[in-house]
Amino acid sequence: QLIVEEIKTTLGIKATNPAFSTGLVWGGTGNVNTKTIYSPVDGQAIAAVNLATPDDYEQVIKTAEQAFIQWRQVPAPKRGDIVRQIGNKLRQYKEPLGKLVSYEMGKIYQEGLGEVQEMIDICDFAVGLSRQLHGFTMHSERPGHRMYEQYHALGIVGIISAFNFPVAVWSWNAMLAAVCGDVCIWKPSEKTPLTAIACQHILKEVLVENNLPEGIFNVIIGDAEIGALMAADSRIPLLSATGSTRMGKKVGAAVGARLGRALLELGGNNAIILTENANLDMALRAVVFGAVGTCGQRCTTTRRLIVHDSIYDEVKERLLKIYSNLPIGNPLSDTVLVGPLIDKEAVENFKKSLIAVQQEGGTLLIGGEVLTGEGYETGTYVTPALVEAQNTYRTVQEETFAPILYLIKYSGELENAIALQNGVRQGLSSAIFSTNLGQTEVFLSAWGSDCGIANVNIGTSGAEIGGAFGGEKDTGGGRESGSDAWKVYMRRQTNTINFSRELPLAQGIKFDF
Ligand code: UN1
Repeated sequence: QLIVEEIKTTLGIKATNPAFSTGLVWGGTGNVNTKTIYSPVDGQAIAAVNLATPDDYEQVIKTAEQAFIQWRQVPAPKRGDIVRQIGNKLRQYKEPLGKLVSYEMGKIYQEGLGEVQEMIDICDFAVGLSRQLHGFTMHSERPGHRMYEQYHALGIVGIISAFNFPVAVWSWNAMLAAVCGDVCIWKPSEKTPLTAIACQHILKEVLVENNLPEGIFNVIIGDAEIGALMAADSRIPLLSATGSTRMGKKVGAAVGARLGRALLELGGNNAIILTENANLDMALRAVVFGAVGTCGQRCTTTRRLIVHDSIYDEVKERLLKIYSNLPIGNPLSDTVLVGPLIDKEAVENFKKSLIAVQQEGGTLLIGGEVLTGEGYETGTYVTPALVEAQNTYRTVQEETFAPILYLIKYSGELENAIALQNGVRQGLSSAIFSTNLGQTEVFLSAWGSDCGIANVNIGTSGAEIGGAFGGEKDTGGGRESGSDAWKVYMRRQTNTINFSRELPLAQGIKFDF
């Protein structure tokens, strides 16, 4: 608890935190609704937050609108320089912020540090990008004309983030948006607002040092009501939302109804295919990290393992051995690999899915217990489950945000495994382990994996920020982070310039008078 107090002091977290921040000023008028945040690690109350009212929201929007008018005029490389300084601050605060991520969310400290590293990495990426943000030039069909396209700042970007990556996914959006000349309003998950408040304190140092105005980076702590306001608000031209498919469908519909842009990063049901010639030592490392890492609460978590029948028994036996020795406990301890689930509701969903899958005919091989006794008093620690199942089971078709790995057998050709892998509504991440080039190329071909991410000889989770991140189908179709994902944060303009003394019309149209 002493360590936690130290982290909170370092990161500027107080006993009660305000409902919103526009960068330098913290506020919250209502104070009617206060929420206490309990750690899933030990059940301790960490701090309380005020939930924003619609009036607070209006104030944040107004400040963001003002800031945008200034920020869009700052040259992009200068905006990049601010992001460079943010990256450096994050380097400085990596340990306490990583620890707070771990304590508030429950992922192990190594993964907390990894999450902050993702933030640092996206800052570096965005800095380079700030000198690019380029369009194409084209040749005009008309003499003495040229054409080109350019990208301009879009406006306010709304960011709704989920508890499982409480800060990294925000930073993918916010740092790109910042170099693009946009301002952000971030609504973090109600379950993990303190890491967001910590980030805002870290950013604030950079804002003050650079004499920047209020409103470039905003945080609003609110419930679904605030999320709904954001989705319906045409003053937010782009809304980036991470969470369940159910939430994404609502947000997507509301944003679509006003013809805004939605960037959706929703549920996954990610599979790893193990072919008959997979390197099993490598594969099992990836499978276990993918299935039990972050206690099964990544959107890239490995949920299905599709195994060729010739190696199925060996894989099952080796997995059982590993699963029976998983160190589960306080995620801040060095030796632990599996921390708690976020809350009791998540534990209930875990239990419900395990009951349902067994009713459908699945066999629970190991795990599925809720741990009790010393160190497990919160009731949020579970033993990761391995279940033999069929791909068609309803439970297998759904994403349960918990450490359940379904073992699914396939026989014959790889095409059979690919059909199983693609045979779900979600389309985020996928992987194959095979030492046969023909097989791996088929997996990556147009008739291979239908996911936004398809990996060879690595697992489904732990993507680097340099690639575009997101998926197809029920995953929502959005792309965040690297590659050219920045384009969605800007408005695109095609320009035709006439430097001749004539005014010819395109398509050869004659229009003389
Ligand atoms: C998420 O779970 O929402 O690829 C993001 C990964 C991480 C990001 C996951 N880099 O597992």
